[in-house]
Amino acid sequence: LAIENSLRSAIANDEFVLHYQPQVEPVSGRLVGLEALVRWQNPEDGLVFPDSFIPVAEETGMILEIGRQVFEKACRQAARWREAGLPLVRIAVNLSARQLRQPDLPDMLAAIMKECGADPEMIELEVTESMTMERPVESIRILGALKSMGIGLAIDDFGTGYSSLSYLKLFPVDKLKIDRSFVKDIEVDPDDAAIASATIAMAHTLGKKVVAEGVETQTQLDFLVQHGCDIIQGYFYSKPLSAEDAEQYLVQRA
Ligand code: G
Ligand code: G
Ligand code: MN
Ligand code: NA
Repeated sequence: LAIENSLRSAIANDEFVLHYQPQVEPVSGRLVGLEALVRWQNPEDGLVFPDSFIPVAEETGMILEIGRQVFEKACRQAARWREAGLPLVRIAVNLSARQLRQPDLPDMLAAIMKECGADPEMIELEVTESMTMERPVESIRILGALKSMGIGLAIDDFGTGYSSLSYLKLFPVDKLKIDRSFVKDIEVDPDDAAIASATIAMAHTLGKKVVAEGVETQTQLDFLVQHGCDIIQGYFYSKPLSAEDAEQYLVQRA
């Protein structure tokens, strides 16, 4: 209950900030995206990571308001960076299950983008494999609506849920993100290596790109590049950066 109350005041006092993790095309070295990751700037505890408040926010429904604030911040940032003449890359925003099922989600997101001066081409949404597969038919409809607006779509944590491949085929998403748990031991665990390479091959057959998460070493990178992985996200290139540091990162690439 204590955390519930302080989350409520965090919402009221605008205590959430976004950090941004670069997503890089490994062959060209080109920056292609930034994943927005929320942190709670708590006046007493300092920077609090999402794992310690997102679950409570989901249980209580506060995730809807937090998610709205996160989306608005990402849109404002994207618009500001464009105005500054910085390279245009999509900002990827994580959605939770409750947000995906909000009946007016597409309209709400469209209204926020308009208000912030952000275009759908500047935004990507990440939904997890498990939340989409829980209600696949409904998810296909909602994702279709978002896609037709021009928003990019990615399936996060891919490989950790129970995918029905016949539904996956019908999801109008642009990218699959291979979960970090498969990347971690990719050099030593033949099962993880097989899962990663099969995911890349399957995604390409379905016309989707692949992002590998949690890439930390040259050997992991080499394996993924050899198997055709399109985009790399992880400490190998960069940890998540504050908005200020992300801006410097963009300036260096402008
Ligand atoms: O770096 P990190 O500790 O930020 O992220 C931990 C987890 O929190 C990630 O799996 C990510 O999916 C989730 N997360 C980060 N930001 C957001 C957000 O804005 N909304 C939701 N729903 N989840 C987020
Ligand atoms: O949305 P999602 O679960 O995928 O969020 C990514 C999470 O992974 C965040 O907590 C982020 O800080 C973390 N992360 C990103 N890159 C790396 C990495 O190279 N190694 C590790 N251990 N964690 C990472
Ligand atoms: Mn994510
Ligand atoms: Na993930």
